[in-house]
Amino acid sequence: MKVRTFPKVVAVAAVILTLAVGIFAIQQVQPMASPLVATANAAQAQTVYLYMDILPGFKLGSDGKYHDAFSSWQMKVPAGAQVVLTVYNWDDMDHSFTSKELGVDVVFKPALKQGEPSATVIKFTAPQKPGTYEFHCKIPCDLENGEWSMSHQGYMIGQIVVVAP
Ligand SMILES: [Cu+2]
Repeated sequence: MKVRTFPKVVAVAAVILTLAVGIFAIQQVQPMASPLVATANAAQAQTVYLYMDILPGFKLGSDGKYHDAFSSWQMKVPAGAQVVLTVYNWDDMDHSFTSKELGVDVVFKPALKQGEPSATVIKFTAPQKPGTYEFHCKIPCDLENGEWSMSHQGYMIGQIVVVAP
């Protein structure tokens, strides 16, 4: 990928989009309002909709350089929920969402063209056991920085935090 050609306007738009979907995602993981409904649907798993961008050369690292990153690198979901995660890849190369613990390994196609991300929907069931489950990108990336993103949490490493429903 070419960091220097990534236009600021796209970066700003991506940040705004990320914030918007982040707020939406937060709203989605609120516990059920009514205990009565929760009891009535005890056997029916809750569905949670999450959104994430993969942004090239987007996030400032402790090394003072900008790195590839997952926008929503830490996401909370209720235990046992059905998770529907939509991922937009804005980069001109592949990335992945890979987690042995969650049983998910999906590769994302590159952006269709600059400013037009590929979109991929991933579905998985959140573990029943509350805790922190790591995911990462398995495709060698952030190459101009020696793959720095791939070994740093919040860049190409993230977490699904499973909380008691
Ligand atoms: Cu990657």
